[in-house]
Amino acid sequence: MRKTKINKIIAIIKNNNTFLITAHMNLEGDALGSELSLYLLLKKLNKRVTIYNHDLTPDAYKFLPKHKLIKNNPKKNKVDVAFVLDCSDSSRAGRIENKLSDANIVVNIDHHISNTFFGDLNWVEPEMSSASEMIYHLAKKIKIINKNIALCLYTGIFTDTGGFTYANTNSNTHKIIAELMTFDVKPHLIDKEIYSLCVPDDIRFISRSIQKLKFVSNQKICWLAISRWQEKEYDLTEIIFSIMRLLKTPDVFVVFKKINKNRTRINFRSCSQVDVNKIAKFFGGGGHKKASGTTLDENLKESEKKVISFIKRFTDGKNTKR
Ligand SMILES: [Mn+2]
Repeated sequence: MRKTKINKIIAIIKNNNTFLITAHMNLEGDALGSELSLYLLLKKLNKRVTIYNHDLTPDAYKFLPKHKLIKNNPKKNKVDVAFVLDCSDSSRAGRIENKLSDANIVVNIDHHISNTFFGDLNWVEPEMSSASEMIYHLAKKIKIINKNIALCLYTGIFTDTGGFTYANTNSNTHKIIAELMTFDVKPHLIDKEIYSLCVPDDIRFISRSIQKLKFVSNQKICWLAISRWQEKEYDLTEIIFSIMRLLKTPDVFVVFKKINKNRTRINFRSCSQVDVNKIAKFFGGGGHKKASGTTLDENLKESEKKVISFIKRFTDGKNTKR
């Protein structure tokens, strides 16, 4: 399957000249890593390429090459091909979704199990650790990998695998990383750029929030409801999850964040066989088996009640071994 899809994509690249690349809202390492590596790849092939994103590039990722070329306000003009990366659905591209109708061909490259198979050509592989790993296979087939491409791909795979610790990490991931590291990628510097971002107040905020940890189902479900969420340039949710992961017993972690009186953002992480994509999907969201999210038009308390009682079906009396 992979071979056929990659060959089709290579044919599309060969036969066209103008390209648009986009990824999902709330940019992170894999969205930017896959976009910028594909951009560099297409530029090497002398194509005209523009990256459009709904959101601005977070400071944490401004070490990535060519990020300054990313645009946020698309103009109305025709393009031959639009690449939509790391998006389970085209609506995940936010404002840029409208721009997709300007393209003759929409190519969907994604690794979310919840992908809706949108686009004229879709290459969807939930077994892949990241969209960046998929772009690696494309780059490998075209035989173009250089230092900058390697840096972008490394960043995407590194962040989407939680620094090679999540269940989506396997021997292939490490083989690819080993190859990318021959291009003088510096893991300690990338780690610092992406994860050492907090100011003292952030740590104080996290420590106050973490005191409200709640548990049910023999501590198999662990969650946190945060009523005074501080929307930061970088994602404190991930830091909170990394602390929750230190716990021994839970299978599922949930963070509820109050967006306003009637709206709650909910993120799920699983470190067991519980499929949190199914849980998010039930509540209108989606993602991966081990990481997913949704937004509910409910207040914090109601969301907490509904979601936790639903998750209990997946843990109570079930064997949820890791
Ligand atoms: Mn991804």
